[in-house]
Amino acid sequence: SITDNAELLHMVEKCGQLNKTKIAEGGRKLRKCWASSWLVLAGNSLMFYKDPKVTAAWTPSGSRPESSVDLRGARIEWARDLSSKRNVFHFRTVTGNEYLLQSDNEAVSQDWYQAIKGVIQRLDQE
Ligand code: I3S
Repeated sequence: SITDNAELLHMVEKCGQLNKTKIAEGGRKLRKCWASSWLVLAGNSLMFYKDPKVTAAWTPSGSRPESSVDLRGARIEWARDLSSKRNVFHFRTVTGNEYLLQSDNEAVSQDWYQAIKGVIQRLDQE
């Protein structure tokens, strides 16, 4: 039913393309591997998709992202020392997964930084 389905849907706050590399998994350092990723910021989660498939205002939780991170307790900061690329920010989950996210377009990077930071701050206040 519609109601059942609604419980499987997350409201999408923002979606779009960024360059991404995971640099740590559970605190263990990983080798950088930059790749383009489709990001969907919805609810308490940031989801990463390979392709920009999910563009609607609502994303069914059935369309499985490549990976998804819980933003509760996460940290975000601009990272000028961790990459030679510009407009890079560093993102770390409570579980010790770390990512660098980047766009050559400064405004795009700024918007994502603010959007993710906003969700983290909201969750901090709960
Ligand atoms: O921090 P690093 O080691 O300079 O990162 C660069 C490397 O990961 C490089 O890969 P290999 O050294 O495995 O070939 C990547 O191609 C670069 O993109 C990384 O540096 P940037 O500055 O682009 O994050």
